[in-house]
Amino acid sequence: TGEMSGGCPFNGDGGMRTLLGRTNKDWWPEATQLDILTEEGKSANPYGEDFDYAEAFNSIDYTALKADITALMTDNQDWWPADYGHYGPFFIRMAWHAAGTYRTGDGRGGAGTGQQRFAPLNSWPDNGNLDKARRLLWPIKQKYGRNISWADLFVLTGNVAIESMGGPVFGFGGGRADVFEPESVYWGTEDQWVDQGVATRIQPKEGMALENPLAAIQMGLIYVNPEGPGGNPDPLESARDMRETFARMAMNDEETVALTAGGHAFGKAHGAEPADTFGGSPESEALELQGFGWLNDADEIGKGHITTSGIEGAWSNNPTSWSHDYFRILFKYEFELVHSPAGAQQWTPINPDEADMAPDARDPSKKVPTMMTTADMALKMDPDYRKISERFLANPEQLDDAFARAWFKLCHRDMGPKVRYLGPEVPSEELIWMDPVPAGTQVSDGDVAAFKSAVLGSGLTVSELVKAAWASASTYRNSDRRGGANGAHIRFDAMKNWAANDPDELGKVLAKLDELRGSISMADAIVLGGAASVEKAAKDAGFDVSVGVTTGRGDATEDQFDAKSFEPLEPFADGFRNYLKTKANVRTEDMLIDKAHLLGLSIPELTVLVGGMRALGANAGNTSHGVFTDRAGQLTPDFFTNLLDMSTKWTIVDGSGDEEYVGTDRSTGAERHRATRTDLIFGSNSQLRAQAEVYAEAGSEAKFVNDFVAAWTKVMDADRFDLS
Ligand code: HEB
Repeated sequence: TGEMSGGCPFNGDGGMRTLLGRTNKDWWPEATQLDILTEEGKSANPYGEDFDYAEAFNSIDYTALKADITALMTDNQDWWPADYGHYGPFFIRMAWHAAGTYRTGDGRGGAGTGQQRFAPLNSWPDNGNLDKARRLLWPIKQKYGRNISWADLFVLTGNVAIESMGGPVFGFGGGRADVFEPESVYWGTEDQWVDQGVATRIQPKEGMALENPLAAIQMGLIYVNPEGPGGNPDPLESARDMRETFARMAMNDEETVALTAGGHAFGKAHGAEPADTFGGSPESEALELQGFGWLNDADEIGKGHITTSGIEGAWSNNPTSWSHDYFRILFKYEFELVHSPAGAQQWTPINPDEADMAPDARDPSKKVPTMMTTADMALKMDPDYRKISERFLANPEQLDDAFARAWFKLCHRDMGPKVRYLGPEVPSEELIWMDPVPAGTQVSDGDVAAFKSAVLGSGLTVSELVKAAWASASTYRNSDRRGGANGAHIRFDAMKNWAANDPDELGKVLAKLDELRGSISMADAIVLGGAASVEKAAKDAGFDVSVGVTTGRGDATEDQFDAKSFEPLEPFADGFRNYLKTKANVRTEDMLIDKAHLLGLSIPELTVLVGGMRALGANAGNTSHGVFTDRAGQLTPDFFTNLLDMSTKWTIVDGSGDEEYVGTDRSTGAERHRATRTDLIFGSNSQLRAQAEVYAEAGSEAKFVNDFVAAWTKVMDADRFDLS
């Protein structure tokens, strides 16, 4: 009959539930989650594994694409009419919010993968109505298909918007391949968002600083609350928050002022009706709304942009063309605090001249007052911002240049080295924040062999060489593609002296490698030293393997190295080296998972690397934690066999803050091993234990060695974008 029988899980009248009901995450919220190591669109990318986005992008008719985007700017759609007949400002905000999630702390966020399409970002209050901006772009995305990613399209559209309104741009680099699912990024612990009245994260009076790596002051914001911290309209406190949050995205004061003033040369804020008359965010809305959110009634679509932030008005008297009127108006008038029709606090010029008023967004014959947000007022009231603002007021061409450069940096900061940039508008100028590295040269097989044997005969130990190579290569972050072995940045004091690197030992190893390397670059020499030592360790364990090294790395010069910008790359913890700087408020084993994610490792790769590094004696400080072997220096799976040995009993070492454990013989009580949380998670977590078992199984030694070499090589080559 087609009727479902009772007992079918999809039948019944018990109310709606989700398909999986309570998941493991709900039952055991405290368990270590490995999900971030299995995502990144790998499973869900419909273009398939062979799809080469760079090739697809390069096949595009770039001029035609830009012409189509330009035409779109003024192609008014009845379902979401353009303010002033021009979508440019709206698209600039879309691009800025796509890029603006970037933070230096862990390199995550940013425009790189088109995350604005997915929750939570698609539903953050600060991204209000950008769902409409993305839908306006759909016909172009559809036309060019796989040859232009959403991620590139967001940024390129922002650029074209600026150009189409006469603004200065510095260039565009394509190459941001889309992913097809949300990336798990830590956005904070609050369970309420900015529009639900939650407190701001920065409250110096209460000793609350902005938590690392976060770069926004409240959940649901890209940076700061436009009305002031926690809604308090105090421009000086707003300046404090802006300075901190923009620094987290690699912007100094000048860049912050240029970006904000340049961005707000365009467009308007939307607060014509109280926000509480509007529906929920896109992710929460009804099926028939098809992914649209924030509508007050079905007719909202059609009336156009009414309320977004709740603030109402334009900053300048000509919001659809590039001008220097933002600063002119900011400094010409005194401003008073008023409320928008939606109830938001904002600033308006006192007695503005008619010529300094803005056109109405829908009716160009009407004039309306301009406004400034509390954050804009910070550019005038904060003494340091003010100096810069006054300079830009007096020298508008300096604002043009500073805005163009800061915008380019904003949109490209997470793309990694310049070799990854595609398309005809990549600027030729080399910029320090790209961490430039001169091209290297291939080393001949003969020279490689000679160097490796010289290194092994030099008195340096396996442990020392492995640690040096790891210290260099493991700085890599897949998030913003910074760090890595290329450039040999590790030899500069600022990095060499990180506590995780055992600076004295590393200094000695680097000096020796330098002495032996001849014409080989330091960057290659460090990796070759690691390869030689892994080969030796495998051989000593009875396996003849060769660890392939693709040479051709270059050495950055001191001039090409911005020490300050490398500070966030210093590890708080590196479980691969059993290193913990200071106990964090995140569990130490979770920091290992995070590091593995930044290195782009899978769960098996993570597992084999930790086991192998313990066998090679690669711990920071040369501690014996996790070195569960009496033949350290040989590449054996002893870490796994001994970890899973049921005759060892583990107990917490008193006073170690739950960071140190001792393993004793269950029958005699004699001490066998010492371990950290990072070691023991491979026996405790059921998923990691399943991996550990594979390497502890009888006959797994050869597989272990091969898997280790493959994972090791992957880390050494993680930053070799020059190869593909
Ligand atoms: Fe902005 C808009 C805030 C920065 C660009 N801004 C806007 C608004 C607000 C804001 C509230 C309104 C929205 C609505 O619609 O309602 N910003 C802000 C803040 C900041 C900023 C707070 C920090 C300080 N911006 C910025 C930047 C840029 C920008 C950086 C770029 C560069 N914005 C912008 C634009 C606009 C805005 C273009 C307009 C849009 C339209 O018109 O739609």
